[in-house]
Amino acid sequence: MKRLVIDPITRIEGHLRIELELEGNRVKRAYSSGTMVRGIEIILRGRDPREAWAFAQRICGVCTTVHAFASIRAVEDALGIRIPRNASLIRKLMIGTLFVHDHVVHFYHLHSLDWVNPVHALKADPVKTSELARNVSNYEKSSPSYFKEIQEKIRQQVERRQLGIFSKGYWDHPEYRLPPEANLLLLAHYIEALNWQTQIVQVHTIFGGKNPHPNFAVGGMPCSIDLQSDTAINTERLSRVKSLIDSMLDFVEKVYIPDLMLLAGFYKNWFERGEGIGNFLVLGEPDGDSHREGKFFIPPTFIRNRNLKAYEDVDYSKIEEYVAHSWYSYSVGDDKGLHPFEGETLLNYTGPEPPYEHLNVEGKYSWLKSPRYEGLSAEVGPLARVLAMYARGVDMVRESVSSSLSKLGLPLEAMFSTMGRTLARGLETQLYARAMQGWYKELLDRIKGGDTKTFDGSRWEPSTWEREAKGLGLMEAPRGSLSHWVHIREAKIHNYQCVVPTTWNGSPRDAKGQPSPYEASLVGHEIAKLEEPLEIIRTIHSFDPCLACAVHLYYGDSSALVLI
Ligand code: NFE
Ligand code: MG
Repeated sequence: MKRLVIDPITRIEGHLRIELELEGNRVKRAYSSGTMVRGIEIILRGRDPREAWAFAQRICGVCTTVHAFASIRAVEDALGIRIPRNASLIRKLMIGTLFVHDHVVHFYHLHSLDWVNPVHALKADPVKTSELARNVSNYEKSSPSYFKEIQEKIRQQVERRQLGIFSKGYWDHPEYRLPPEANLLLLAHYIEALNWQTQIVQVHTIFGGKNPHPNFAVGGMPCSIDLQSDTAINTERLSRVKSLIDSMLDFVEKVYIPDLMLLAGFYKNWFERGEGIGNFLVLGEPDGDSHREGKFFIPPTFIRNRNLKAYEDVDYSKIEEYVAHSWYSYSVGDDKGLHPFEGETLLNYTGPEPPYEHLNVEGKYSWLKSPRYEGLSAEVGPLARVLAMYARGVDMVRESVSSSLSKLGLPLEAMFSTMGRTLARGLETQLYARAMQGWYKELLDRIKGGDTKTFDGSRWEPSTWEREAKGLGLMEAPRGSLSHWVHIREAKIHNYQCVVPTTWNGSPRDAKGQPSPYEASLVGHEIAKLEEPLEIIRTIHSFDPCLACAVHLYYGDSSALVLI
């Protein structure tokens, strides 16, 4: 059987290798491998749990904040800390900002060029592009001169053969289906989004001092609220936050969603492939910060075998990670799964020394472990969340899914696909952008009512802690369910495990040989040009991979494992 290797997959975060077994041009089997390792879980051992977030946050710079949130939530859970509501609301505004930022950046800068062809945009008529733009949205930047100017910039790049950010694309590939005007419209917004995203992250700098990797605190938020002060969260800063969240909602509803719908309409055949496993998992985003309160903004849900009607509640004891096909060893044997509280991250590297021609897919072939729920492979992420909320009858999600599918003339089953995943990401961005308005209002009302508390230090001193404590920190991150599991012993971290969205989606096979969502989603794809495997890139990008999150260990050189 022919073997096709794509390594590295680009326009993602981290290092991902895909190997395909082909029959002719059709994918028979697919293998997903994380080729980079970093040792954050090991680095955390023996440290003060109150500082774990600062290390964990460095797992990734794309989903900046989420590992810090999962970490402080895990430690707060272990120590029984309930943080002030203001701190929860500030965290929520930061999380909402991350979602909107990360998803918009993914759509335009990581995924759109799988569908949008900048070279074809040169053939567009700016007047017709303006008509198209006004037809799909009331976004103000829509004049013929605006589009003409963008087109000129691209033309100059192409003529000088300096494609810059657009270089190395498969621009002659026959699968680019958009008419020239749609290409120009989306490309203009690609550039627009580049500028816009530099502004909105100010929500993180206002509340957390900087971006990426803002500051946090176990017990609340390290920012004080004082409307009269020059240095605290004051009236001016709060009104800046308000204008930023308004700008996010505006951009999502006037630019991102219309563009997404336009694009989806030209690629309806991508609603028919790329599904994956059919099991969907949401570990849950708490309404406040603790899952123990039992109230969720996104409810924990397991959907088995596409059965939305029989959705299930989640039991966190059913999560295990396998290493049968991962470059790790377990003390209990590599055919066993371990719950994260018992999880082991050893550095017994048993794999081949790079470079190698092909992965040994019968043996170990990835630095990702294989998380499984009830022993089953399950997809996490925007599609899982949208399906969970749809199944549970969340009004806004029901409406947005139904209305977008009916505009496209597609049934609900169309969501189980590459484009369904991309559509779900847009719809949940809108959900977060709208929810931020409510979180902001609640925060402002509380402040006006005289509550400025953002931190609870009653459990700060280790002398107040139990000798042993275990905690779970949940966080719905942009790419899916994230969980951090901390075991504290005598005020130090005894064990720390991160089970990460891309680990769920991009894992290798497990002890039973079950493929991961990435691996399953590629089976059956027909690749038109083997030297330009655009179809594979489309489906893999629809998951928005982040291998830096998934592995968090770094293999420095061929002679030594370097921990950073
Ligand atoms: Ni590095 Fe991350 C998100 C987390 S995904 S991007 O979202 O956790 O693997
Ligand atoms: Mg891990």
